[in-house]
Amino acid sequence: MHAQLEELRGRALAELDGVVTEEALQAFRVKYLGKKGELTAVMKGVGSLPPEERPRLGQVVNSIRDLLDERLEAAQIEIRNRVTAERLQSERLDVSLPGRQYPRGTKHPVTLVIEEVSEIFAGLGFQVAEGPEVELDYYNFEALNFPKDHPARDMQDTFFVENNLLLRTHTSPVQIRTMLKHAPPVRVIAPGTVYRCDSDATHSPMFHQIEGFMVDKRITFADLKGILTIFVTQYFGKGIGVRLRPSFFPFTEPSAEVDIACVICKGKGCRVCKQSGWLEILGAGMVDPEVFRHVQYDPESVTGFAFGMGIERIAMLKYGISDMRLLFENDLRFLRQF
Ligand code: 2NM
Repeated sequence: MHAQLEELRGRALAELDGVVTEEALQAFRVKYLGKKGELTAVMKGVGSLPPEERPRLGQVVNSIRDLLDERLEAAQIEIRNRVTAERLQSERLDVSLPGRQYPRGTKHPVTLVIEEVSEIFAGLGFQVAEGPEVELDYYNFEALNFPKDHPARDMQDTFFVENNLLLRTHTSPVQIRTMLKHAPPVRVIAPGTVYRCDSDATHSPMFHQIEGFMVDKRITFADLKGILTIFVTQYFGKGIGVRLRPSFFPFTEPSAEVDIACVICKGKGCRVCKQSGWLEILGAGMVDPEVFRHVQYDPESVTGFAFGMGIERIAMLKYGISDMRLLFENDLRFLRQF
């Protein structure tokens, strides 16, 4: 029995050296020290020995048990320390590392102009309104006093969807919808995409406009000139020259075109301004009483001015872009510059 115990002790200690996980450690404990374990079985056998041999053998069994308990405890601590060290290593976080750089887009110059122009008019009390790009003939032409035979209504100039449905050719229908919904006073600008059957080096079939209008009691041409001069000087710089020339639109009377001194040559004359020293940037005028009748505004008690500008043209002048097609090609080398 003594030899059997010696063998068990040696085998158990050797096996424990190969135990490296908590699970294996638990299995080891069951195998030798559990209720049905090998050492427990020997302990039970002690009872069947002659009485004089029992104490000595009991002592040996107990000392092996104590030894295994002690080694188990040590092995367990070692395993836990190792597992903790491994976790600390693998889950290591260097909080001093720089963050990941995510690629960031830039705003399209057309978006920049819409935002900057809207910001200036917001400062003058204007609200931003939007409307559908697929529009009824009534809002796009009829209510704006375009005669039935006006060339702009021609298939050649307008994209028709159906008989009375078209892609809006300007954002003026937004002003009509605004006036039908709100009684005066109103001060609104309408930025957005518009469409015309026109495509060459200087015309895109899809482009952008900002139109605006102001209606109240006793609005005069002086208000038009004052507001638009404030806009031009805030957007292009304080000293910039401004002039108004007479013009014609179906929806305004009188009408004018607003020029600024050429931003390239400062008025001296160059290729961009075709040697005139001036650049046309806006159309404007006093809203025609005929338009007011279409939206049930009383032309005897309110007056107003309206204006419109092409965004692409403004963007080209502001950022010195020589070819409008650059604005629609989406070449990242171009777009990243803004
Ligand atoms: C322009 C030029 C002049 C204009 C007029 C209106 C409305 F709806 F109030 F009558 N909206 N926009 C207008 C006037 C637009 O663009 C060159």
